[in-house]
This record gives sequence, C-alpha cells and structure tokens, in this order.
Amino acid sequence: MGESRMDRRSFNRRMLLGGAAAATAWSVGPEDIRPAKKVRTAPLGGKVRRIKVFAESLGDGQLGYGFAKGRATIPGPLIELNEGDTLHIEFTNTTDAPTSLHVHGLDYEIADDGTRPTGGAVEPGGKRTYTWRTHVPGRREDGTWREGSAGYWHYHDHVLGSEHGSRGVHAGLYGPVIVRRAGDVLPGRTYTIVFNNMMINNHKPQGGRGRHRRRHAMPQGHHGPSFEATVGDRVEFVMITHGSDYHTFHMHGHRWADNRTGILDGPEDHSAIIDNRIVGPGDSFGFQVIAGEGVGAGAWMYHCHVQRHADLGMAGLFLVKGKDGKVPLHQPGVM
Ligand SMILES: [Cu+2]
Repeated sequence: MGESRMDRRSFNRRMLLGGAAAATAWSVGPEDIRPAKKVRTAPLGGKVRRIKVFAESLGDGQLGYGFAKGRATIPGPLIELNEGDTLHIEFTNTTDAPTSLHVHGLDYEIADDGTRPTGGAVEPGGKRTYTWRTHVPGRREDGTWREGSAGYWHYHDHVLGSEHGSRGVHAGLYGPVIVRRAGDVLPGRTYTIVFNNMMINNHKPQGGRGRHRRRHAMPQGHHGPSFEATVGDRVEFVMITHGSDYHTFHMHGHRWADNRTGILDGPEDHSAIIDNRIVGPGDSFGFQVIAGEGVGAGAWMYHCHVQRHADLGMAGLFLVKGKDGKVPLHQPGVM
C-alpha cells in the first residue's frame, strides 16, 4: 500500500514535470489529502477553571460583558473550554439593572440557569457564581450514544427587560463560547460576528430613518465591523444570531463545511460545503477558513443575504492582507 502510494506520487510528479498537457491531467487522489503538518490541536479536557465576568454599562444604552472591570466589550469575550472542563464564573453586575448569565449547550444545574424564576438574576451591584460543566461523548448505559459538549455556543443575559432578557440582549449582553474536542484544529485567531436584529455586534445603522423608507436603496456603505487577517492565516469565525429577525449569513471568497467544526474531517466527510447559511435568533455556529485560500488578498465582504437587510447596511469586511501588508482594491470608507 505504502509502495503504491509512493508510485502514484512519483508518477504524478513526472506528469506534472512532463509539460502543460500532462499538468491538465493532474488529479488529487485521497492519498494527496493529508493532515496539515503544523496545526495545533485541542488538548484533553478535564480541568477546573475559575474566571470573573462583569456586566457593565458602556454608555448610550449599551451594555457589555468583560473579564475585568472596565474591560466590557460587545460581543463579550470568548469563553473557550475543552470537553470535560468545568468552569466556575464569579459574575458581578455593575450596571444599574438586574442582569444574568445564561449559557447554551453546556451542562449546569437548574440554579445556574440564569433566569429569574430559578433565582439566577443578579441585582445591581450584586455578585454570584455560576458553574458550567462540559462532557466528552460516550455510550449511555442503555447503549445509545451520547453527544459531547463540543460546539460553537454562546451566553447572554436572560433577565433584563423581560423574563427572556430581551432588553439585555438587545443592549449587547451576549458573547461566544467554544467547547473543543481533543484533537480539534485550533485557529490562529477567532472573530465573533453577531446579527442582533439589524445590527452587527451592536454597530448601529448610519443615515437615520430616511433610508428605511427606501426599500430598494442601493448599498450605501455598511455598519458591520471589519476583521483583519493575512493570506494563509487560519481564522475562525463564531456566528451568533439574536433579536427577532431571521437572516442569512454569507461570506465572499470563502467556504466552510456544514458540520460541527466547519472543517472537513477528511475525504470521507461528505458534509455540504456552503458559503451561505440561514440563521435565526438563538442560533450559533462556527467555522475556520484559510484567509484568501485560492483567491488571494482582498476586502472580502460578509453580509446578511436578505437583500433588504444588506441594503440597510448589514454587511462588513473580512480584510485579507497580502504578504506585502496591502489589501488590493480596498478603499476605506467605500464598500
Ligand atoms: Cu438579515
């Protein structure tokens, strides 16, 4: 087997060296698809970790979560765990309204649900500890398979403005959670994109109300944030949706696998490859791309593909720099 692989490889190499006509016959067989040599992977979990999270006012009615006082951001900071980890979160509410921390996808006892009826609300100036646990996949006693906690999840307020935290979430109290399985490919960096009604990461549409009446207005810029990378970087995106609207998330020039990690496991993983996905409130998913792979540097748009939403500015840029540090055809301030 090893020998026939060797033969095939050297044969292909000869074909390639043989000339242009031969090169067009070049095909990639399964033996040519190998694990990348230099990726870092997630370790085994099982650790117990402690962090602090603060809910803070950011002015202008905006609220955010942060790991330290004065450090709140929208979205809140990435909480990253490995399957089997336990996380104790000392949560402090420095805002002048009750808030909480409610998480999707992880294991916690009912008292840590982050909802008012279960005692999870934290009053202004208050403090409490929430405990989140994760588990590895395995077989139940009845023989069925139990999924692990690995996934792209998220946390958010569940008490401000209504029993569902509608005002807290609208104001920016949300953030990403990634639970990794041992061996998962780690990215060079992670960016979070949150569609929250018509906002992206709570960046508000510019231009006032007039534009809302122009239902078929041409794109006049965008209000989503830009995310930077250099060609060849392994970049991870966590995409979360909040609010009361459905959207479609689309990215130009890059695609991903519609599976748990957004990365194909190998030639036998037949997950659909997509560049557009329907998302609704409470959804979260993630994926990794190699910035500019096969397409090069550029100001690659990402946007909601509901045309009306895109025309209202629900778009931003994935700014992929070339090795020279430049983004070709990019005019800052112009889409
Ligand atoms: Cu939309």
